[in-house]
Amino acid sequence: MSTTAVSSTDINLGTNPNDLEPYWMPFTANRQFKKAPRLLVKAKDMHYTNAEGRKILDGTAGLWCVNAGHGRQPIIEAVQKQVATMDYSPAFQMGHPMSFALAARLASMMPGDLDHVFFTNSGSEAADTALKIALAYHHAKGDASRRILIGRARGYHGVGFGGLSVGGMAPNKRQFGNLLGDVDHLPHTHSLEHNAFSRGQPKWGSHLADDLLSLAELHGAHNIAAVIVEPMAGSTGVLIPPAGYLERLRKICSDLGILLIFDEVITGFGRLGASFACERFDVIPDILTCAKGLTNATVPMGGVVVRKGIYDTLINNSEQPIELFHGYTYSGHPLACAAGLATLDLYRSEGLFERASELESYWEEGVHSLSDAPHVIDVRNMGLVAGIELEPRPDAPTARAFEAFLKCYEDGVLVRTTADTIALSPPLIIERTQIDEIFLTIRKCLNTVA
Ligand code: PXG
Repeated sequence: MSTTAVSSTDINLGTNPNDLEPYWMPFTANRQFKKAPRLLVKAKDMHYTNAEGRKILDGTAGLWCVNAGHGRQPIIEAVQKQVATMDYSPAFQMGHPMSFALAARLASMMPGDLDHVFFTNSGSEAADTALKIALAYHHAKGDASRRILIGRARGYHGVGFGGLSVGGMAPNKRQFGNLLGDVDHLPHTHSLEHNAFSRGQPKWGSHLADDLLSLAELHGAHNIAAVIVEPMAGSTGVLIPPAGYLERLRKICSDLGILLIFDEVITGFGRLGASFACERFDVIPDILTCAKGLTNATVPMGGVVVRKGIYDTLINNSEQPIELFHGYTYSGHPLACAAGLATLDLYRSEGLFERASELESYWEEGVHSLSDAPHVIDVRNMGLVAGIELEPRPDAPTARAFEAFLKCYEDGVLVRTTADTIALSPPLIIERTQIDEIFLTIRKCLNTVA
């Protein structure tokens, strides 16, 4: 047996293409990537280091998830301590103190009576869990006809069958045929014609929430279980909700007895300059999903938070010993809970949600300075999120933005693209000079992209 320690940097990946072959990469152009891999090997605070030893400024908090920045000592220590103390405890019919503590902490951050938490391991599982809770809730109330789930065009709720069905990103669905049957969709709210270059919430579009009335007319409101939306749609390219839209959706749902689910997987944990989007917009959903920033992405974890009335109906008024037949082996995993508690402490002790709010106007100025850069047809922003939409090449949609992504990476800045939009969501610890660096690099790259 070899006693030589091998670190990831010692493995000479990238020079022998065969080393890369067995791994089937998610949501990735596998063949293209494996010909010219981009491998990251280290991360600290605002930067990654790649396999060639170059530092890359993280403009995307990983994938919208490393809100407190990378390699934070209190989180590292909490996870290390937990793994040495108790690696795992069974999630069903047994408990460990930290899952209760984390649920209480998370509930205490929520507005209104959103006060009970179900843990999952990802945003996808959180979406599917939320949809199942909505169905079970109506069933428990004797309202079992409420089966229809309403999502929104361009929505993203992960890749499980439920989340994919209510989701509305066409490329994600095409390969899989008919998904869940009892599903319909609201229209998305994106309109370059009315709202291009809006700062913060666009003015036009609140009336689009009224399409829910048409869907209720079509299906019968008494058949609709829930509506699920991202308060701000991230994956589809940063769509900020029009002023008044979420309020209108909330009112219609309340009037018609439909549960409103906010998918806050991206918008949670300070991303919009408040703890959650529901706080920022002052619109309280019945069910809220989160993941990503919950543990600063150190250990996978998601959560579903429900209002008191839902928990009471499903749990306290149940006649079955096991009230909900749902859960995961790793629900409330001890390492994730340790990471989650340390992360929430860090957000609070460093005032990171307030910091995001304070930086918002500087960030907004920075991104809108790109309004006159080549190919830019829209710029949108809120909190520490921005979308820069490029004119697609007529013969090759998405290619221009992807080229910009590659050039930025070569120039030491990590951005994310979806279709022809560059999406930015840096860690909330970002400095003003680093904000400048991101936008200067993007301008330089756009100047050279054909
Ligand atoms: N809901 C929302 C709103 C999301 O953004 C999920 C659910 C699924 O979470 P998991 O943990 O199952 O991946 C997400 C995930 C991107 C990007 O670049 C966005 C996500 C994931 C990866 C990339 O836009 N969002």
